Amino acid sequence: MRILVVDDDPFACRILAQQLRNLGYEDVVANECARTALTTLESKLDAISLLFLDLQMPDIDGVEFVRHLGQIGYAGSLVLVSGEDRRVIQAAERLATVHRLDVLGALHKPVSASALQEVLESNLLRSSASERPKRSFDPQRLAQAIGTGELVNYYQPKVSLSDGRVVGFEVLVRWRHPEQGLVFPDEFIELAEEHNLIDALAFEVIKNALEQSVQLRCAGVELPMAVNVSMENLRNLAFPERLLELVDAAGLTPTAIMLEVTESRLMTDPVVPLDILTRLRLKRIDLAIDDFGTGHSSLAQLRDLPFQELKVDRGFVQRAVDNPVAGTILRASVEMASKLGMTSVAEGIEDHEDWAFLRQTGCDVGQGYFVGRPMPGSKIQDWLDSWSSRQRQLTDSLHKLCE
Ligand code: G
Ligand code: G
Ligand code: MN
Repeated sequence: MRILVVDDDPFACRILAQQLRNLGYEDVVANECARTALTTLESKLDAISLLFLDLQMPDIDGVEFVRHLGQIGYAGSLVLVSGEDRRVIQAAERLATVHRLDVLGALHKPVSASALQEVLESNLLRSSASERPKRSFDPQRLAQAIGTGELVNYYQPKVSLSDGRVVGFEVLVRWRHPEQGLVFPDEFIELAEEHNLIDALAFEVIKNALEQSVQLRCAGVELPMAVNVSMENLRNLAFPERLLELVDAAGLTPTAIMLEVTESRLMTDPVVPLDILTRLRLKRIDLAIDDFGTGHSSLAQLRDLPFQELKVDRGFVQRAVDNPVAGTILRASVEMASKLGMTSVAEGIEDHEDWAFLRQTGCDVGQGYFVGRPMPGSKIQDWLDSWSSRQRQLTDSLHKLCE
């Protein structure tokens, strides 16, 4: 693997190259002139597999460099290196991602050996993780799948951060395709929205969730199921009646189900969704604002719509531990939820560090791989059993953390 270091400061340039060699990377080239580095890269695109790039440079700065990398289609990996404010580095990192570059991370100057090693290790981890290729499906085939039971629900637990009590499940649909295997919603929800299949899909998911709920009740477990609905579902004025009919037919009450609403595209006509969501509330269906802090899941929505739950997007949760800006936004969202009398939920808790951090923020509920991955209904009981033994251990430590 050939590594290129670009930094106008000859000292910084040499030091970083040496640090890399010390870690066992022998093929390291250093270049103090961004312009020559770029010309070299352009003439031999695949010669370099990893690039360390300084941001503050006199002839071509790092942002321009990144733009050119995007244009020439550089396919290697990139690490940004800078002494600038962390927010500037983060913005540059975002930009590189938007240019479809493979960004391994950013290093703050002076670069410590441990930080360098961490970035390189993330590289190794990444290259072994298999990326899921996106497939495209035929809308007619999807319509058929909805009617024939090929759509199955997965359930991800939500637990109270203070005492670990299970408070419910989020319902995540999958398509068990006979030839393609398990297909994820990012591969077919948009298709359903575009071909007028989203209502049929939503009601199929709701029906299956209610059935699961009845089964759990027979085993003595009474927990709400949170179903994701698309904004497209909220164009149909009969949605609340149809939902309540299904709840009734299952012999359940409205507390058995709640809805998570994200606005993936701009609401063109806000009147109908407002009508539907308000009536759902009157019928005692709880509503969550999903992916809060991203896209159109905004303060204006929070102001105008009757939500009971605020789900902070995982982009703020996962980085909160070591990114003070994300941490501040997370804490502010939690506080806002509390002042508005809403339950706050943190999505995407992936490890013990996230878990411990979230508990200290006063956030009410947590969800994520660390607590439990989305699972088929048949695995819920096993998960509940294993959670009850982890629960005590994970909630005992709060006092120790506060000392
Ligand atoms: O685990 P995951 O890949 O399931 O979910 C990806 C995205 O798909 C999430 O944003 C989730 O909200 C959305 N999603 C999952 N299930 C459904 C569903 O039944 N309906 C809609 N509209 N979106 C869903
Ligand atoms: O948009 P919504 O919040 O509904 O999306 C839920 C999505 O998040 C699903 O795709 C689900 O599989 C995924 N998810 C759930 N827990 C975690 C987690 O801990 N880490 C990551 N990266 N994704 C998660
Ligand atoms: Mn959701």
